[in-house]
Amino acid sequence: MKVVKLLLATSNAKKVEEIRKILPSGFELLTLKDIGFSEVIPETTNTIVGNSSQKAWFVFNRTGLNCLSDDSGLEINALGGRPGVDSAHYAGMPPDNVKNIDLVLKEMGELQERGARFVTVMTLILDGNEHQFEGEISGAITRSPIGTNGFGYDPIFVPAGFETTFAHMEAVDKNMISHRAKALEKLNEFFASKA
Ligand code: ITT
Repeated sequence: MKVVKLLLATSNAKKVEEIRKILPSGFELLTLKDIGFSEVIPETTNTIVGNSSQKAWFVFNRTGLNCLSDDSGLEINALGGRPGVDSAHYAGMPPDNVKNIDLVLKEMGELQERGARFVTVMTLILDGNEHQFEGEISGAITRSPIGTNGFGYDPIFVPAGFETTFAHMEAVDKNMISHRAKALEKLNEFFASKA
């Protein structure tokens, strides 16, 4: 496979770090910071699929570079799928992970039904054409935060089949099974099939 050069259309440094660790060599990844891009990227659709597409096209239209966006969210069964598309700013603006987690735990209270899933939709704009790749992982919400690794809701999410939270696992373990890893596996297969 020849080297694939992609601009990551995200302002979240933790996502960049995970994507870099997950993708195999063969990808050359640029960040918005690398190219001095500082515009606010709109996220005004009501869905993860829509926001993912919107972010990728916005950056592609501004730069003309092949790019990849990541829109993700935590969908909790007992909360009717919330925080979902509002995951980043669930407790209001500006986005605050600690406040988001506190609000989720308050809303969940002592509910027995604690099922949830993380979803990622990645949008690739390649030579002006859109391709989307989805990944998800199911699990359960804890009663209090555990661990300090990762980001976002990682301290309260235990992936199915595991005993502890994403934030209490090593990054390498999260990155083998996560929603983001699954979406990137599809992206990787897409490029491998073109080679
Ligand atoms: P960009 O839009 O710039 O990519 P963002 O942080 O605003 O960055 P999203 O709109 O996709 O990204 O928001 C998703 C939120 O969901 C994110 O801020 C986290 O709070 C949470 N999230 C996403 N992936 C996560 C993960 O792997 N672990 C824990 N929380 C995650």
